[in-house]
Amino acid sequence: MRRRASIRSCGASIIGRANLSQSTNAIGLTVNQKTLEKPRTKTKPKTQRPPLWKVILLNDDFTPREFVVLVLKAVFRMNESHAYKVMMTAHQRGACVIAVYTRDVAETKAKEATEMGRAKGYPLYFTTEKEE
Ligand code: TYC
Repeated sequence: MRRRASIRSCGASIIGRANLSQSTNAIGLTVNQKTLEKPRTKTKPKTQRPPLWKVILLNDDFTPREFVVLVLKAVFRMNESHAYKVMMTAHQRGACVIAVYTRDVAETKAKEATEMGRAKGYPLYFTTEKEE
């Protein structure tokens, strides 16, 4: 009986470099061997972070302090003492960065908070600014 052997490359792909070596096996066939080496350089996948936007609270002379605190608690999920400190900072310094979010969230919250004041006839104002 005559057998014909057909040896084909399996086409496996190699990441990094490979050294080819040839040897003869027990039944006289030539065997190609690939020795894998570790790649010398690593490529780090880059994940982009979205830019952040600051929400800024501006002071005015008319909005009651308690109302500013109420808005900070409702829209920016602050507790009483944090909201009070933030309100006092804006009151004393003229403005205060109160939080950072992605652009959409920052703008939506600033509008919502400003609108709460407007609905009551107060000039309370929140603005946004891109963080450097
Ligand atoms: N200055 C206001 C007052 O004395 C209170 C206030 C604080 C208003 C902070 C706005 O962002 C503000 N009634």
